[in-house]
Amino acid sequence: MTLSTMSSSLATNAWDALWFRENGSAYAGEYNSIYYFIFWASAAFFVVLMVLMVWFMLRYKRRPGVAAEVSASHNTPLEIAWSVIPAIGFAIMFFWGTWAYLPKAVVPEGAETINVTAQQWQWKFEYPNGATSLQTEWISDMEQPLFAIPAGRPVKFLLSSTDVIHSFYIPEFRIKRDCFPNRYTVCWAEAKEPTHWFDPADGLAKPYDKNDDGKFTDGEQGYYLYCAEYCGDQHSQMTHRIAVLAEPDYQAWLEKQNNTDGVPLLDLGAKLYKTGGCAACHSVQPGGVGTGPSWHGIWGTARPGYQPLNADENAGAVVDEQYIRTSIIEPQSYYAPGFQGVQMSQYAGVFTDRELRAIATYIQSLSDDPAAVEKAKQKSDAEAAAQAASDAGAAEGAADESDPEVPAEPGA
Ligand code: HEC
Ligand SMILES: [Cu+2]
Repeated sequence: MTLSTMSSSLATNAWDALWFRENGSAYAGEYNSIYYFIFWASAAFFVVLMVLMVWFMLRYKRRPGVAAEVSASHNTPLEIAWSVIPAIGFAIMFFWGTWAYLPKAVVPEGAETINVTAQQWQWKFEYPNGATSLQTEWISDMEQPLFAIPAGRPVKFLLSSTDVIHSFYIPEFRIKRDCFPNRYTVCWAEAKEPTHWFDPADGLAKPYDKNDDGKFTDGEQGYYLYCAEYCGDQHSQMTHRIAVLAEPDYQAWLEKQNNTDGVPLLDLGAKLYKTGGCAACHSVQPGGVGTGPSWHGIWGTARPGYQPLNADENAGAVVDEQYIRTSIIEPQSYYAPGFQGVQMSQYAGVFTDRELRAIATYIQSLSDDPAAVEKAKQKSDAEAAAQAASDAGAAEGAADESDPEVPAEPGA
């Protein structure tokens, strides 16, 4: 398939574009047809009724000297017509609607299952291989993860929420489904054509050029996921791009998301801050208070605890690796000043040990103390170097590297 045939098949005509977003899923076209039928049937009856009403008003206006009729007489053919014709119209709406809805309500066999979690104020996709998206972009005033799905086969979205009710809304797929805490809801879609491709050079999904002129478009490629249930003050920022990838590209992208080994601790921590949903509540700016405390300058400061495990032990803690780990896995243990009684939801089992260390290293790098920042950098660099060394060692035995010292500048 060439890009130009692809873009023409994705293009919608001007009339459709007036009413609908692009037909992104296999069943979108049928939904448009039902919508048009109901719309035009309603429009036709509206016109007939309004014309008749005005005509009757003029035709049967009360005139001086003409006595009013006591009651209109009976007209059997007319009464049958105005009962049967609308009944046929309603029956078409009902049966056609049901027939179109049932396949949409039942997920096809063998669909790729993606666990979707809504939280204030971000969506999260967890893929069958356990990966979550590490690719982010600036969208709707936030750095938000992009979500890839495969083209040409059904994808099942298993929806839940960690806090309040949200609504999973992808207009191009004609999906809008509520998400609840402690309960699953399900929907599915089959995206028709790829909107993105996978670039192995940097491991990112990139948009196809719709104009086929060799340049990328302004990034308006792919579809948008929104929240359609008012869920708090940043509700409108629960916006993510859905990138549709051809099967091999999708698999390569998935593999890439799952492999955080090569990402240095500091970068990984900064990434997880955005992709893990932390950014929705935590600022990294000095004094920036969200639903949770800013991470800026908290490293090394003291924290009171809720319940001493035994009376001799002081329940307090100092913000370090251990404290951050506990705050994420058992957030009910301690509290930040000013946040007593405010609880963060629990992230037990969400992050690997290395990812928890990455978050701690990132928080350490946000310290006001230059020595702590330097230590975080060293930790990250040392780990990356050790990893690179063991990778190189595995690849070609012990490499005889030259002096690790930077060679002196020539001249001088
Ligand atoms: C829905 C809002 C919310 C989200 C999302 C959230 N947190 Fe929190 N977080 C809080 C609140 C509120 C507190 C303060 C409560 C407390 O200290 O007991 C807090 C406290 C913390 C603390 C302790 C901070 C301190 O100064 O003592 C850490 C560390 C932390 N969160 C890490 C994370 C990480 C990592 C993520 C993302 C994986 C995350 N949080 C996502 C609301 C959130
Ligand atoms: Cu929401």
